[in-house]
This record gives sequence, structure tokens and C-alpha cells, in this order.
Amino acid sequence: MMDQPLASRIGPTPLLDAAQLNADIEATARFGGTGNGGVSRLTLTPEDKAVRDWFVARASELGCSVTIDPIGNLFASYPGRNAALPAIMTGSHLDTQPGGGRYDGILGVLAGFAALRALKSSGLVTEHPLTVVNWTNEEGSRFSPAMFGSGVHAGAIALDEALAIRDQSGVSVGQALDSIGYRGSRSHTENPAAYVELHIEQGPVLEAEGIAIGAVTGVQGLRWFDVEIKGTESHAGSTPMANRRDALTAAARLILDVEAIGRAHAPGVLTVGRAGVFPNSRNVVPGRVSLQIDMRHPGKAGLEAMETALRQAVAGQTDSRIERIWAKKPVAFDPACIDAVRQAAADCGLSCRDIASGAGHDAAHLATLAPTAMIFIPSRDGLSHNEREYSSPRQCADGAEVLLRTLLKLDRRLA
Ligand code: HGY
Ligand code: MN
Ligand code: MN
Repeated sequence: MMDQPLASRIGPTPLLDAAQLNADIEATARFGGTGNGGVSRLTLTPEDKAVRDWFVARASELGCSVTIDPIGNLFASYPGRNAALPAIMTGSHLDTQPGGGRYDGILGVLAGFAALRALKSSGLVTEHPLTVVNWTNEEGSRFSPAMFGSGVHAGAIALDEALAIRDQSGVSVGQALDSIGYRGSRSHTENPAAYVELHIEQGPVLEAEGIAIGAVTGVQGLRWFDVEIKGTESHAGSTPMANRRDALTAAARLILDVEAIGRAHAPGVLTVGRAGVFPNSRNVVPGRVSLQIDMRHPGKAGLEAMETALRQAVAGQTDSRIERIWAKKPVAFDPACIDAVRQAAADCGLSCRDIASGAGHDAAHLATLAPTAMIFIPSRDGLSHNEREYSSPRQCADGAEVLLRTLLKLDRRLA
């Protein structure tokens, strides 16, 4: 069913300024923008500082008070009628992958601002205060694990532990926060009345089915592993093939095992996303290889089976070791919040289907604190974590409009 044009669908709730939302998407894409339309904005870098400064300026223009917590999470608080009520929270993340796109995370933050702008211009006042959040380090590319901004906020990782994490060049999170001036002093302790996050699907389902909105039911479980394989560095010219202990060829065999384990445990997925070779010199037989592995599965039993198979595969390589550095259980979102998303989509005349998230999100941490749900819009070709990531201005505006109406529904229900 083709959805009706946006303008004809507006009911009693204020109209969302789609043009401004999409202008904001273009504006933020300039911070760390690459030549090919993507964005490279690793957390706590100068590019991240620039977009954070932009966030603070826009939030202040909207009449929000902005607080920064000790891990750099940004909270833009917008007043409601009753300051005694806990805020209804929305938001996402402004950091990107090294070869990322301009929508992953960013859409959720900008749609939060668009919702506040619609309230402000319509004069509509919610009962609850509203808060728009930018969570630090959702991506986990520069600092592992991912999502530790929302993780510290939810108590899933201790602040001191997160501040001590170092990137590949040895810079700690604390040093990086200080270098961009975004280490806050006061934790944001209030639990929200509810949390709703708009995000691109980052997968192929909505586009393949021609569905405009995903009412996200939950997030699959996730485990991260570091693997090290040792060999013996030796001269590439004078070491006969039979005498070698080549760590890179051993790693290559393991990488193929990883792919086979992933395929054998579908719908689970298993990826070697990063490899390091030492000494990484053309004429030296590699003596050591490090592999960073990402494991996902919707069910606990699936994760257990995949981890057992992975550990067996690593054990099959001489002189190797594996360490699990992060684990997040599968998360189910709140049925009433999910239903508010479905109804908001229906109010907008948009097609909607329930969908589980393959990607991880800050909402998975927030779900341990408050009733939580997410809203997805389609991703072209199902692509994300790729510079060609794309959702149309109409899809972005539709998602933000559903977010706005979901927030209003929850405001009325929870007041
Ligand atoms: O890894 C994830 O699922 C998220 O995109 N950072
Ligand atoms: Mn994301
Ligand atoms: Mn991402």
C-alpha cells in the first residue's frame, strides 16, 4: 500500500518540520564528512567535539538546559507542565564508524530535536519534561566495548573502568574527554519515565517488504572476543616453507572457521572485523596476529553454542588464546511502548511491522532502567556501517513524525 503524502496525514498533533530535520542531517554530516558522502567521526575526536558543540548550540536555541555527565553523555532537557514528573527520554548517538554514514545514530538525536521544535512551534506542552540524549561511544570502534556511554548511565559498566579504557594509540577515555572538554562532573541520575529511540534499520527487511516503520521488539544478544595467535617471526627469504610457524596463515584458517560457524548457527552471525599483524613487514614471516571478533544471536542458547564452537576452533590453532571482553544478553522492549509505536505509525497512515534489531543500540541499556522501545525506518539496500548508508528525506521525516507521536502518546498515558 503506497502511504499517503505526509501533509495529508497530519491529525491533531503538531506538524514536524521535515525540511529542518533534513537540513540538520546535512549540517551534521559535515563534521567528519568524507569525500564520498559518508562520515568518519570516531568518538571523542575533534570531529566529535565539533558535532557536540553543534548539539549544545541547537539544544540551547530550543530552550533546553544541557548537562554533561562524567562519561560525556549530553542531556538536553526540555520543560514539561509538571517538573515533578520524570522525563520521557529520546535520543541516540552522534559518533560514527570510521567509514560510516550520516544516519546511524544521528537520525535519532536530530529527530529528538525536531520533536521539540514541533512542540515549541505548536505551543503544545507535554505533562512530562522531555530529554534528548547524545550517548558517548555507541559505536565501540575507537574504544571497546561499544555503548559504554549508555552503559555507564545504566550501571552496566563502572565509570572508572570506562574512563580507563585505552584506544589503539594508548589514549584513555578520560584523556580523550578532557582533550575535547566534554568530561562532565554530575551524573544524570534520574530514571526516565520511558525511553524511545528512532534509528535506521541497518538491515534489508523493511525495504524488501515495502514497510515504512519498524516497531522494534528487542535487540539480539552480543559477545565480543579478542583472539591472539602466536607463530615465530623469521626471515621471509631464508626460512624454508616447512620450517615456518606463520601466525597469519593460522589466522586465515581460523577466519574461515569463524565464517563456517556463523553460517552453521544462523540466524546468528559471526564476524572478524579487525586484524592486527606483527611485525607487519613484507619480508618477515608474521609472528603474531590479533583478531577482534563480533558474535550476535537472538537467543542465549545460540550464543552459548556459537561460543563453544569458536573456542574449539581457536583451541585447534597451536599457541593461541581467546578472551571474551564483552557480553550483552538479548533484550525485549516494553510491550506498551511498542504498542504506542504501532499506534503512532497507524495515526500517520504508515505501514508498520514488528521487527527485532540485528544491530546493538543504547536502548538495550536503557531498557534496564525504564520502559523502552525503538522505531526503525528502512535502509537502502540494507546497508549501514558503510559510506553509502541512505534513507530518504521522506523516510527520515516519517520516522521522526512517528517518534513525536509516540512521545505524545506515552506522555498522555504515563501522566
Ligand atoms: O555494533 C552495533 O551493533 C552498533 O551499530 N554499534
Ligand atoms: Mn547506531
Ligand atoms: Mn552503528
